[in-house]
Amino acid sequence: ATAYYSDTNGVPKDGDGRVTHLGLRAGELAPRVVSVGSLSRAQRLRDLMDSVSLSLTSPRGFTTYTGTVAGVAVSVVATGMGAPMMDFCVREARQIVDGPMVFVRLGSCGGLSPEATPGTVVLNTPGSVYVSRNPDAFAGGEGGSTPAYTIARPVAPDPRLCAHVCVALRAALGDRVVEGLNASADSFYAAQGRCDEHFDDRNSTVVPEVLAKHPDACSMEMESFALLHLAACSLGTIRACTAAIVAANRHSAAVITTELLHETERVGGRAVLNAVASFGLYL
Ligand code: R1P
Repeated sequence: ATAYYSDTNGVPKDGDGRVTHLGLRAGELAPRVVSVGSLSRAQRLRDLMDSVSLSLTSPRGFTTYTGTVAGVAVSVVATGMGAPMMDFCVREARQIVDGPMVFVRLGSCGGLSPEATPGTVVLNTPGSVYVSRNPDAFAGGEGGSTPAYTIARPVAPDPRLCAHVCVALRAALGDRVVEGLNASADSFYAAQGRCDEHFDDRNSTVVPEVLAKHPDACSMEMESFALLHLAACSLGTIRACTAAIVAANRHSAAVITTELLHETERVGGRAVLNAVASFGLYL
């Protein structure tokens, strides 16, 4: 019998040296990574690469494309959704790549500010806060007097990387680029203030509270804080920044068209790929 993996108290790998959830081993992931949520966005970015030497979908649902952009090795990873998936991606990537790394997320998001209209791209130059639901508040007893949602303080991107990505995105998308703070939430529904009469959520004030505390909040999604937080805790080895295509504006309820989403993924994706490829790696 073969052990399913080794190092259960560290970062587990199987007998081939593959990290358990990404399914990759050393040599299969580039030190420059663009992460996206959806497989279709990853495929659109893959199609913009000069060459692709590895395509792998892990049994846990991560898809990785490794190839070259302008002669430089780059990987695109489709993470799926949520902070734990980003955590798998960043930690397991770090485990199989030596030396400095760069991560840029090109996600999708809800627009919180009026200018974050569908089809704009919010670049999180000020970073991201994190909104999480506090289960104690719903349990009665002592926890009943605690807030139902908490907002963690902003974590910043790498300023040089963010400025580099900003130049590329502005050259590609002009005034469709909006710079502003992101709010990552621990769910799509309750912690983003969406109404669902089937559950006790107490969330009607979540988005107004984010905006009262952070008037520069522009976007809301689920993964960017996890990336920026891990990069900040990577002992100086990972530089990261985040951007997201506005899929819908939460004030006006305007929603992007499929055509505009795909066009923005292609144009923004090309800009991000070129920016990642042309950013120097250093510790
Ligand atoms: C929800 O529809 C998903 O879209 C956003 C959210 O963060 C969440 O993951 O990002 P992605 O399109 O990159 O997945």
